[in-house]
Amino acid sequence: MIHGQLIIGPPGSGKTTYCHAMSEFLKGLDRRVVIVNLDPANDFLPYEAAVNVSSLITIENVMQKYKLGPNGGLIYCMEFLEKHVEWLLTELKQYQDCYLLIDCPGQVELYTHHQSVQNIVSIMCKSGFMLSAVHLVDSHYCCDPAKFVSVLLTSLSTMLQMQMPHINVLSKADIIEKQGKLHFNLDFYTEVLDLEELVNLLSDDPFLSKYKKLNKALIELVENYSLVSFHLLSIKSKECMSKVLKAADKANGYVFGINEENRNIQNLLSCAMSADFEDAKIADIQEKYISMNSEGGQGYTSVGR
Ligand SMILES: Nc1nc2c(ncn2[C@@H]2O[C@H](COP(=O)(O)OP(=O)(O)OP(=O)(O)O)[C@@H](O)[C@H]2O)c(=O)[nH]1
Ligand SMILES: [Mg+2]
Repeated sequence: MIHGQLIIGPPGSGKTTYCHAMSEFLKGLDRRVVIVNLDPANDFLPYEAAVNVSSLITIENVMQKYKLGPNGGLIYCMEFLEKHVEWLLTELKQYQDCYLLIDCPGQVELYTHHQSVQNIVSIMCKSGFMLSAVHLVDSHYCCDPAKFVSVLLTSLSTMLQMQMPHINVLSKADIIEKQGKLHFNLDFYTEVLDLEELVNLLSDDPFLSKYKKLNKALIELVENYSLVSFHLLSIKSKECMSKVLKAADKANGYVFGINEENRNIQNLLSCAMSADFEDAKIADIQEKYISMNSEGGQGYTSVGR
């Protein structure tokens, strides 16, 4: 049984950086870890990939040979990888005792409706791999209510499409307010609570007010599924890295295995029951990176938690 994380998400959300940072973090915990690069468009890798899809296919060759653009080229590459999934399984056989971090391409449709990545994962799962999807989304989208609605919808459709254990992560929390102020406290975005507040904000915008009914319906859809929530991540923060790792380990079942890190039964139970102080951690990040409420934020915070 090989455990690991499939790192997915939109372009530039921090997938490659996360793989590198998480592998260093795991090495610090004495966990044997390897990175697998499944992004044929990754020309510069900050890490050493144990398995690299570029040995099978490169996007440059595909674009040249079939006169495709970068998006079509990427889709072709993933369909090619799906057809040659045995190559991947054979390559991975040498890393039976390692934890996998799988760096994926940044093309949203690969995770929201195209089948190849989902089919590859499903074959891997049948072959004994236990993977959790770590879906990264740039946290600066939280600053714009309309964009946050898009993030919610993309995250929901990715969860439904990928059909695997899944955690959503708002990346780059250290620069969350770089492109604008947040309207609410961070837990509003991480816990995805009371989205009616977002509809009200959108209705204040003269351009968006005419879409009030549409936005309300979209938000109700997200609420009805009740699946989407987020972890916050800055690769610079050990606390954030540890929290995301715990969530991913819990989702892929690593935490329930018998290994050096989990031998302490208390660790195992606390991770299984999520018995850590989530509110305190979100508050720490809020204090560290956000200047909002003193400067006119609406100060929403979830109650009774
Ligand atoms: N401040 C900050 N920057 C980050 C963080 N994570 C990633 N970045 C930056 O975000 C940019 C994009 O990161 P990548 O890791 O290349 O993103 P990606 O998702 O792999 O991009 P594609 O492969 O093109 O889809 C880089 O400049 C990173 O340095 C973070 O936690 N904090
Ligand atoms: Mg990348």
